[in-house]
Parts: sequence; structure tokens; C-alpha cells
Amino acid sequence: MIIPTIPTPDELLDKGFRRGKKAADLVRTSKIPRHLKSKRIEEQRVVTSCQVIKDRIKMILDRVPDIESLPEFYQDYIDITVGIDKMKQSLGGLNWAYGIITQLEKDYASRIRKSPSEKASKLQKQVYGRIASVVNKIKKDLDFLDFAKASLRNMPTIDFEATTVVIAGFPNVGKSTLLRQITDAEPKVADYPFTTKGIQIGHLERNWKKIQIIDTPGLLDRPFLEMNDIELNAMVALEHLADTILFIIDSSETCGYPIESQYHLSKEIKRIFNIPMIYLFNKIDISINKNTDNDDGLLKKYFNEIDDYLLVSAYNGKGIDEIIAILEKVEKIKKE
Ligand SMILES: Nc1nc2c(ncn2[C@@H]2O[C@H](COP(=O)(O)OP(=O)(O)OP(=O)(O)O)[C@@H](O)[C@H]2O)c(=O)[nH]1
Ligand SMILES: [Mg+2]
Repeated sequence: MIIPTIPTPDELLDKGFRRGKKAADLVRTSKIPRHLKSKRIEEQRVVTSCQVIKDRIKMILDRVPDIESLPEFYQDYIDITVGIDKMKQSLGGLNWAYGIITQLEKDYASRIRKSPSEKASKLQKQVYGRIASVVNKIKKDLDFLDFAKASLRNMPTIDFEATTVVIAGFPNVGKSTLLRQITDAEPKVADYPFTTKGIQIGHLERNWKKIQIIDTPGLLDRPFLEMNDIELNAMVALEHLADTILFIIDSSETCGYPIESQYHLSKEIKRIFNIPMIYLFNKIDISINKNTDNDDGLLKKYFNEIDDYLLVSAYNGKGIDEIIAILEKVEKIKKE
């Protein structure tokens, strides 16, 4: 998200007052009749300072996109990451300052013009004090926007036209390993949970079809209200972006979580989002359930309940071609 560089109140005031002084100096050296000069100097100083400060504020207001006009995914992403209400409040603060400074500029330019020459400098000092107080009042808003700028720097760029497949599952089950296997993306892989903290995107091009594949942070099997912001990122991707979900179950349980909980989570996600789901039983290379196709395989009971599943190893590549063949057939769902 493009938020421009945000100045501190001091930077904003310094720039405004410095430019005001320059403009005043120009008037001072001009050929204006003496008896008018002191008033023109101060008027110019005030108007220029106000203009410069207002321009900077307006530039920020113009460049921050209107949040409500963004796709819902981005709105939710911004809400989880920094909070939409706080964002609006800060922009509201800047708008308020812009209005007050416009008013001060008009009032004081006219007062300086109408006042006796010897009062001009006093009025200029007065209005500078008031401008400084207005700008200092939006310090918290400027601080927040600066924080938002940093926090939203890595906001993912989504292709809303592409068919989108979202990889989901418990932490540490091999989601990022799979993304590495099937796309050119290189998300971090590690043997501990919660390695992936945000949304990672890879692309797969097959037979002129563009498929966007999204790796998400691991989810625990717990109620929505108990999820942390990292988990919510995954939920938001599932809700707004997924045409199909690749749900990974670590069949070896080396991720540290039992298959039963992983399976329960998959059913919850199915219930909440009602999006087509393909099950990938991963880490089949080390799974104790290697011969799961046999009746005595521990996974057998799950296979009776689900239609679409594959036994894979994201690590050694087993089943990857089958996954890609399935992905080629995924159709984009029209979301209203
Ligand atoms: N043996 C084996 N190990 C695997 C396989 N897939 C992933 N791993 C290992 O499992 C660990 C976790 O892999 P990641 O890809 O980081 O898992 P993740 O689901 O993205 O984890 P989070 O981002 O923390 O949710 C790593 O040590 C991987 O090398 C597999 O098919 N077989
Ligand atoms: Mg990961």
C-alpha cells in the first residue's frame, strides 16, 4: 500500500515557516512602496507558510487510497494489520488540520491587510503560534500514519483475475514447502511452527492458465474469536481469495499436532467458508501410515469421509505432478 512519507509536526512546521520566510524576503527586496511593505511581507509570510503546510497534508490525504473502495481482502488485511477505524481517525485528523489552517490563512491575511502597519508583525507571530498548535495536535495522527506505512509495506499484491488456490493447515505441516515445490516462490521453511507470519504468493502457469497459489500462516483448531492476527491473515485469504483450498494434513504428526485435530480444523473451515477443498496428506515419506491404502492404514477412516485426497511428500516430490494436474482443473469462482 502506497502511503507517502509522513513528516513529524516539527518537520511540517519547519518547512512551512522556512518557505514563509523565503517568500517574505522576496517581498522585502521588491519595489513595493514603503508604507505598504511591512504588511505585504507578513501577509506573504503567513499565506506561503499555510500553503506549504496544507499542500503537504493534502498530498498525504490524496495519496492514501480510499479504503472503502479497495477489494474486501485488502480492507480486512488493513483492518487486521493496523485497524481501519484508527486509520480513518488519523486521516480525519489531517483533514481537520487542513480545514483549520485554511481558515487561519484567510482570517489572518485579511486582518494583516486591514491592520495598521506596526501591528502586522504581531499578527504574524500570533497566527504562527496557532498554526503550530494545530499541527502539534495531529502529532498522534501523523505518528499513526507513519506506523501504518511501515506495517503495510509488505501488503501482498493480489491478482484478482487469476484462479486462486489457498494452501491451509496446521502450523509446521509443510505448507511453505509445498509452495516452493509447485511455484517459483521461496517462502521460508523451518522445522518449527509459525514460521510463516503473513501471506506468501507463488504463481503457476500451465497451458496458458495462470494460477495464483497462496501460502498462509498455520491455523490452530480453535474458535475464530481466539485467533491471533497471524491466524486471521490466513482466514481472510480463505474467505476472500480462495477458489479452492489445498488443505494439508501432516500424516506423520511430526508437526506436533495429532491428525484428528488437523482433520477437525479442515471440517470447520469447510463449514465456515463452503469452498471446494482438496486434502493433501503430507510427509508420506516418513509417515507411519505409509501403506495407508491398506485397510489397516490409520488414515483409512478419513478416506471414507472425503472425496478428494492425495498422499504426497512436499519434501521429496511424491504426488506433486498429481497436485498440479488437479490445480489445472480448478475454476475461478465468481464472488459477489
Ligand atoms: N519428511 C518430510 N518433511 C517435510 C515435508 N514437508 C515439509 N517437511 C518439513 O516440515 C517442516 C515444516 O515445513 P514448512 O513448509 O515450514 O511448514 P509450514 O506448514 O509452512 O509451517 P508454518 O509456516 O510454521 O505454518 C520443515 O522442517 C520441512 O522440511 C515432507 O513431505 N516430508
Ligand atoms: Mg510456512
